[in-house]
Amino acid sequence: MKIEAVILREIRMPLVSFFETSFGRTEMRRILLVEVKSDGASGWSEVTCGETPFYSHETPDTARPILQDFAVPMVLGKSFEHPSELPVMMKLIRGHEMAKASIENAVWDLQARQAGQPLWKFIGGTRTELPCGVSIGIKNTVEDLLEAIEREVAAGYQRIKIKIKPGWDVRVLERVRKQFPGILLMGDANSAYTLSDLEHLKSFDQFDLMMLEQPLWYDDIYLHARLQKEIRTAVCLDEAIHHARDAQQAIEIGACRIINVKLGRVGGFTSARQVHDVTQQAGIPVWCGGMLESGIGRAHNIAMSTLENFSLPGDVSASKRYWKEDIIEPEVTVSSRGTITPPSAPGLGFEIKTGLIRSLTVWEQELRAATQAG
Ligand code: OSB
Ligand code: MG
Repeated sequence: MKIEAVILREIRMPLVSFFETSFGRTEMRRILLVEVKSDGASGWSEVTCGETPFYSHETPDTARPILQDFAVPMVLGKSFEHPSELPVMMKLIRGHEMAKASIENAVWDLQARQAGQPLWKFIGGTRTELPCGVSIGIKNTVEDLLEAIEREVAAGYQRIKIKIKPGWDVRVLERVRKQFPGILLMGDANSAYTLSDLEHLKSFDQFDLMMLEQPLWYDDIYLHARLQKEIRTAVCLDEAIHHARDAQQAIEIGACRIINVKLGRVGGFTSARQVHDVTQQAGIPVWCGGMLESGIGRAHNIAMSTLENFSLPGDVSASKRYWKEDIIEPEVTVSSRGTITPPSAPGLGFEIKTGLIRSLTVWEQELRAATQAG
């Protein structure tokens, strides 16, 4: 196949409530959508970066020129058979995994549609009911947090993750555990601690957390291994894992017992499947992380979560937790058991609301392959 055109669009979508992590608060999302066209069909994806370079180096304003000037020209009008060839075609681009992933993932959607298969089956997924958790941000008060947890537990979510940072950790975890002694609970620090906090981090062991996500530096694997040896709680790496070699290295040195896989952070479905395979081989469970995605990124996350080793509840939850109106139809819903059923329609398996997308679009560019004579 050949990609004939790529349309980049930036949409703005306000979150229904703010989301705060150790690195800051998000209220308005700026999301770059990618539409690839070939043979009368379209494939869709989103660039899963944040608005600021505080989670990773990528933002909409870095992804846009990387796509326009490098990634899209490397694939536009070039022949290939399968989306797994795209990482090789774009391999000169170092880093910028989320930008590259957006091209590859849109092509996976397109080819799955052309094959008349749901994307999750097309990538080799087998799970037909996905366990869901929620990620709850830092709130103005502990009471607000307890209320939010109450609501999500009542909705059926199987695992609660709370964001933590120095000053919003032990005191908060004590209150949460007191009110919810039996829930599956975890903390995500987004790199807010250092090894000089070792004694403090050890004290988290009393809360029986399912895991502690990326407590140390965003780019570190080695020192997490030192930490893991000292604490009983399982360390889960998020920010530090960009490909299967990172996962392999982290596992070999004992830096974590669980890995959060984000489809954009690892560079797309080909890399995600490689991370899946090395973790599965090593007996390390994984789960699907979230980046406050619109329905399009959410649908990709659902597909990835059907791979066998995604055995723990992910951060993929209902559209209505984020959006007044999502850009896909139907919206993502979660059963009262806290599960998502992957769709049966071809490709992403959800309709794209192109009219709504048009009304949310603040910038758009179409890139076309040079037309060949004959
Ligand atoms: O660390 O997992 C994270 C959101 C933005 C950036 C980083 C993270 C998150 C989340 C939210 O935890 C997950 C979601 O609900 O999409
Ligand atoms: Mg995280």
